Amino acid sequence: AIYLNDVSRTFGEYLLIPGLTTKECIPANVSLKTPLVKFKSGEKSAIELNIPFVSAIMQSVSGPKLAIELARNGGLSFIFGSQPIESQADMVRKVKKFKAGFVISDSNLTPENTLADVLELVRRTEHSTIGVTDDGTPNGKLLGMVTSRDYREGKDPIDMKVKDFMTPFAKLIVGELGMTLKEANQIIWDHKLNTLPIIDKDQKLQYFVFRKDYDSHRENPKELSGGDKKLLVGAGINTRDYKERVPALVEAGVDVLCIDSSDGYSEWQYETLHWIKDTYGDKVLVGAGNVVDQDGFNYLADAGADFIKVGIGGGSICITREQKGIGRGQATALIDVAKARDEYFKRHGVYIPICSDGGLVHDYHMVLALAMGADFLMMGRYFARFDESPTKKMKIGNNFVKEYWGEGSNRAKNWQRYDMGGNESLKFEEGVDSYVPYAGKLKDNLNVTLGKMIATMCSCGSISIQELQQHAKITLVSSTSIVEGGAHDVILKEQN
Ligand code: MZP
Repeated sequence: AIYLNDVSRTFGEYLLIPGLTTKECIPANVSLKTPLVKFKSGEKSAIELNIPFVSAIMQSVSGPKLAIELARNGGLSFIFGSQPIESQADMVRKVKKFKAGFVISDSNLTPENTLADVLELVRRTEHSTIGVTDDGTPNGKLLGMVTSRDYREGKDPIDMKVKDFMTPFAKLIVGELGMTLKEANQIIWDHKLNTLPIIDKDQKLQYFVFRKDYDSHRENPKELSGGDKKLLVGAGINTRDYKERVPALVEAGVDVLCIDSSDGYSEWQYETLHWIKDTYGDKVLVGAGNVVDQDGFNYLADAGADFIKVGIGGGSICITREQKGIGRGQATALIDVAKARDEYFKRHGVYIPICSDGGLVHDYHMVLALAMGADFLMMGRYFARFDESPTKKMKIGNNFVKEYWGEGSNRAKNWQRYDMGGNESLKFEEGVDSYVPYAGKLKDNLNVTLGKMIATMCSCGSISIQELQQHAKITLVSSTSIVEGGAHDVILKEQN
């Protein structure tokens, strides 16, 4: 046997040491942009995320509702693959159909058109929201927004005129035409709004400013009006039915795939990657994993993976280490694989992003994982707690919880993820069926998490993930100093 010299460690055993915080290093200047797929030196990744979060390829996490909400907030979901091909492709289609912004109608709608007319347009163009202008052209004044929900809740579509139902958005109006985008953005943050409608002196809506668009359109807020961006979505695949599943997902408009396996260092993954690249070239992007050391990374990198996931046995619902005795402390695995990624970049001039998958518990673990070299993070438990996850919300005792089960549990029946080339059934469980505390809306929780992450980055003197990876100072902590890090030697008042 070969013995590794380092001890398997995890995030809770490390802390960050502050670096110099310059005056530029303030939250407003921090960017969490990160590459999702590989790129050549000097080029940009074909997909960049605005926040370094992806949701786990799990039945109890990544359905279309969560995927839409996470993508709207700058991240990405991988729709779970442990379901029939057609239903997975349908979920992908649902996300791709959802339009984050709005379109200004170019179909000659005027305020005199009825809701029925507008709805017909919503249906025909498959947009969930339509902006209506006063002269029916994209250059006309925007009078209001119509959503398909308006119709469902609408009273009598025949009698209602466009001008009668444009009010719900108007209530949000807080801006005035002529303000700078910077001022508008400040209002968005202060009022915790997603969207800021800008009105003219006659209270007519002119255009919207989207919070997430602010960075990319600093100079030209007008470009924001009519913004109609399609949301990004990923999907999990396996090494068995990929020749049927991949074409269906590609047809549905998926942006990126990921081979989902608890142990990705295998010839099956090699073959799957080769088939995808031989068939589609770089038109189809596909990640692979999971691995926990440099050998695993190099193998999948050579096979053509566009990103590589790191982590075996660290997931909150995972009992793989107990069942099979394989795995590695997540921090140690990540540090090791990040080294391989950097050496690969030096050797080949190709940067292959790595994803830290599973085991992130506290928000500061996320910053640590990024500092240790992760380009983005995959989380299951974190997202399972939110309204948007696909599972039931229940009350147990006095507490609300949501169900959360592993892909290796009997409940998920995802034998492909644990496939070792035998017959098609789960021989033993590698995951549990559990509850997680219900936490409310994704957006509210995400804002708190990102706020904390950004504050930590500022303390470390870094305004980007790349800077954090290069300059972070990380220290191991003793178990006694972990005690020192919590409240200690005081009598805590009761928290109600
Ligand atoms: P966590 O964020 O809940 O700690 O971990 C989520 C990750 O655990 C998933 O992305 C996946 O890699 C892994 N997972 C999913 N199901 C199982 C299982 O049943 C599992 N063992 O380990």
